[in-house]
Amino acid sequence: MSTGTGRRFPDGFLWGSATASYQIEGAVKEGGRGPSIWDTFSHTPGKTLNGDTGDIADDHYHRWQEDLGHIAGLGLGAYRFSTAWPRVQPGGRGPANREGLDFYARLVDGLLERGVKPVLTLYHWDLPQDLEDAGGWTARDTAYRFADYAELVARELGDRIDLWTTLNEPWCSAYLGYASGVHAPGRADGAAALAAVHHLNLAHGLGLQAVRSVLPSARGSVTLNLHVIRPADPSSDDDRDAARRVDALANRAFTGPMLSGAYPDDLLADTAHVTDWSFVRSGDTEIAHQPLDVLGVNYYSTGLVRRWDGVGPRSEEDGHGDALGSPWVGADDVEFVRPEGPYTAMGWNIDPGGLTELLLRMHREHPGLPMMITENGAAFADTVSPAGAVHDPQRVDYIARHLEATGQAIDQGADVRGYFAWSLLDNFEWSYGFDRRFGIIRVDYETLERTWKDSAHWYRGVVARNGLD
Ligand code: PNW
Repeated sequence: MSTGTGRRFPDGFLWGSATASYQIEGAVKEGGRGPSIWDTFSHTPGKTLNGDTGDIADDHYHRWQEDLGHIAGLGLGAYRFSTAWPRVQPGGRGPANREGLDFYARLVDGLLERGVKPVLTLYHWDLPQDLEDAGGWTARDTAYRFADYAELVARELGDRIDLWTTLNEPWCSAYLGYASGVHAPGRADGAAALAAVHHLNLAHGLGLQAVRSVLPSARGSVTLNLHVIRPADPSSDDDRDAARRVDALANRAFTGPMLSGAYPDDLLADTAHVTDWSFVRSGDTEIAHQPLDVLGVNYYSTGLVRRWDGVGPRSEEDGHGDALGSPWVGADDVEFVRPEGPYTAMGWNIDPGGLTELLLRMHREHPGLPMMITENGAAFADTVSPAGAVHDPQRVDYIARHLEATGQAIDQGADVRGYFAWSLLDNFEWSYGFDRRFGIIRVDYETLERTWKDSAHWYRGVVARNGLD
């Protein structure tokens, strides 16, 4: 099967795949790990599909050596994973838990032995429950605790880490966690969500400062799920204003402080009826504005918005699940419209052109900023043949088209340094539990056996030839 355009990527382009601690590790009560907000949330009835939890997940905590074998077998140049804060500091503060650090030190050494660069994310949503009990991301103190934790990990792993990423998708942590409530801790309070936005920006800055205080030449990054938001009717001023407001909340609330050192004025004005932003103290946005070596970009789909006329029910087509509240804090008259298909099993539309557009926008607005696609991929219902082969032609097609879209952005000047397929393994897909499978490797949740899907075999070829076939 030919999937591509024959496109080749620049020399040294980094090919990887990604995972996250709570989604794969399991062993939630082993090795001295403390509880996280996702343990609490997933064990609360009604919060996840089928009541699924990460208690066992892919049992990666015990099967990490086998998983290293798959990473090496794919020929990956890099592996993106996250460290679980509650394994390193069970209560979110105080001295490190040696067993937790040892687990990650072994994993990192195993990657290096196989010639794979470790790309580490410090926070992929598993906040220690004790910190949530003290206010979670609505509390300023959590940002300082994050910096302490970052320093502990930096001291342990040191220069063995190729790239340090502070946060994964703070948009999800803030708005899905504190406004719509579909993610842990499951709160529905717009003002709390905006405080969380700020404390996550602050945590990013303090965390990177802490890593570099131990490792002055550490390469630093953050991963954002930047949204491509289009007006339903491009000729409508109202629809274009709706798109601007959603863009402010989704993108510029993070790129403003982190990449430019300030919150955008329109964001502050649009949300003035929700909060006075008094949690922003003088000097905070300068702290958030740390030099970045790479910006991590996660991309899945695009959004279409219009001004809601207030008549009839507001469309809920933003693909964010059964919400208690809206993630779009303060944008009460904005409505999401279902974009054109086709769609993945998440109900997200497939729109590779949006990725080209996004990369070129970041290139234009932040010239010289190197980027990596730290997540891209799709959930589909895969077919298991009687012989045990796993056929996932839609995933191959999805990834191929997004790689071509990445190549087109590179052709037009965007500095894109790598691509990480989400995900290495089927895993705990947050509120969708094990029902939605993103892996290029299938996991049988009865036996925990791993089987390469067609997409894994295909991706191995992409990595080997540094391009599409
Ligand atoms: C990202 N949304 O999550 C995460 O980084 C991964 O852990 C996750 O498995 C992957 O994408 C697939 O979902 C998202 O509602 C979760 O827009 C929700 C949204 C976006 C990204």
